[in-house]
Amino acid sequence: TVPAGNTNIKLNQIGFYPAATKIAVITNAKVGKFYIQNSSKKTVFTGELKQSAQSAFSGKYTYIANFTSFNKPGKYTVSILGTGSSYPFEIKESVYKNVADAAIKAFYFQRASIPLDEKYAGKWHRAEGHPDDKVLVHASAATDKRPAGTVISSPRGWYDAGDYNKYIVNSGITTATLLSLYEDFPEYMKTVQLNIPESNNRIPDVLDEILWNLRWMLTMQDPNDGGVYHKLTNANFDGMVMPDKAGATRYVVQKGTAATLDFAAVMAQASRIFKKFPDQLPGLADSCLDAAELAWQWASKNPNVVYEQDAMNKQFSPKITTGGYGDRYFSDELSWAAAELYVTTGEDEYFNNIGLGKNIGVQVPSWAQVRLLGFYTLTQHPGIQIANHPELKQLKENLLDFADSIIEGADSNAYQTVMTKAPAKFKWGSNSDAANQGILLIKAYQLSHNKKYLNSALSNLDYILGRNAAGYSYVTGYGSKSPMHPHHRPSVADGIVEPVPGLLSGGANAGMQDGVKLASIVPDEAFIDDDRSYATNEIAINWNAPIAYLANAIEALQRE
Ligand code: 9MR
Repeated sequence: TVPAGNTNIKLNQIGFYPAATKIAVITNAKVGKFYIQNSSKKTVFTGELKQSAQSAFSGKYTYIANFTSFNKPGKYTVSILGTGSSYPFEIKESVYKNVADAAIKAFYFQRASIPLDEKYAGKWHRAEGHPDDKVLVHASAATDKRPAGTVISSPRGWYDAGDYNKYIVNSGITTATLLSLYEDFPEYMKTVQLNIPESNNRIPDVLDEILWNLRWMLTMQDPNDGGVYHKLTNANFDGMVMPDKAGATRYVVQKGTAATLDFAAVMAQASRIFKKFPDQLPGLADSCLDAAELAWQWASKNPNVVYEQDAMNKQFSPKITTGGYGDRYFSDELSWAAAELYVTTGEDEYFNNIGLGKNIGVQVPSWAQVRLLGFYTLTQHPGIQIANHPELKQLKENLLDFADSIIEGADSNAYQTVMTKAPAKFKWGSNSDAANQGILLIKAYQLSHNKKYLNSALSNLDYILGRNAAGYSYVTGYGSKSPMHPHHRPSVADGIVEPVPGLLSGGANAGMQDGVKLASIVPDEAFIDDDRSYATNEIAINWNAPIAYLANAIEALQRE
């Protein structure tokens, strides 16, 4: 049963570390007192509400309850006379451990080509979907060696999102983000137990989960030339059915430059990580590096193959109407692949293609913008050419300057989070921007050991877990008010009340691209817990990976 709570009191619904900043944001109060009460309704702390700055999005003023100095572990609510009590929350060490684990376990629930046994999946157990062992080469992807209609086998992988297709571009940033979580926090990640079928082998569970997708990605390369198919897909989206009921013909569609370079980057990174497991995974690291180098060669010969679905459909049949992920600019993919290949191999050709020294405006990563992923790797694993080079120093400074620019003034807006600082865009999948900002800030903390970055990263976790204008904890199954109706086919079709847990909903987006009317189109309020609203309430692997990174990194760093 869902604990009652006043929706006008917005706070991290999971809770707080004893030593952390603790803030609740109240939307219908006046200046006055607030009370922290324990589960027997006894007041254990009294504070004064302070009026915030005006929200840059709604123009409204909020009231801030700051109870940072109260640090006694326990279960509490925030209470305000005339308003009521918040959802219950906890103060304790490791308070985000369960949600952090769940955000990775969510990938197990997205697995294609395997039944989910009750032992691992609990009440969300289900039959196998999409064996993908007989996939047709679509006409757009045909070459002499593999004419249209050639049957290939391309099993495993994670379903992209609420749909059942598998897209290389989106798998790229997703897999890399999870690989980086392991690469940046190996000791902590070795302790994370996920209860998945491979849990008892001698490989950390997070790497086992990544392998489910990595082995699929390897099958998406045409070994005859090194090019990588853009996606493995139905011609059209399925209805809202369970995966074993979705039997449409599957195709691999068009090789493209973005897919091939993203693949090269991921395989280069995977190679150096799995090289440390030669007994458990003999040959895998070498196969990944060979695949990465072959992909790089294809992309060097084909530097500008855009995935344009509409144009493709005019030329080839059947028409493909599933997700596009059609990026048009490849300099960031090139830079990322070059950086990963350079750090793994030390070779000059790659170093020279990273594009260091150019005056490049960096952006928070997304599926279409991956340049920073390579810069993160370079600052953390500098190779020989760069280690003693002024360019590395410059790169670190640029990253810290960028982090400074996104946190500046964040502690004085209406929700006092980095995400709610104007001019935040709240695009489709806005919650992944909050999480990816969080990763940038964790990296800035690792480079500088300045705690302001870690605290700011935590403010975005607070945002995602409830301190936001919509008032949701956006991870299914975690927090008192979390999405119950995500646009996620298994969660809709399985007949189980609770959605599959650990999934990050896309979040506020006023675009209404799905035609579902929203009660508010104020950018940070524009959300509806409705399974038809794929523009606000879908889930996706490239959104879950950064929340998995952020929550786990914060757990790993909590005592610093
Ligand atoms: O995450 C993608 C978002 O950036 C785009 O604006 C949107 C429309 O093209 O597509 C999103 O990705 C969807 C993909 O195309 C298909 N699977 C579900 C993805 C999440 O909604």
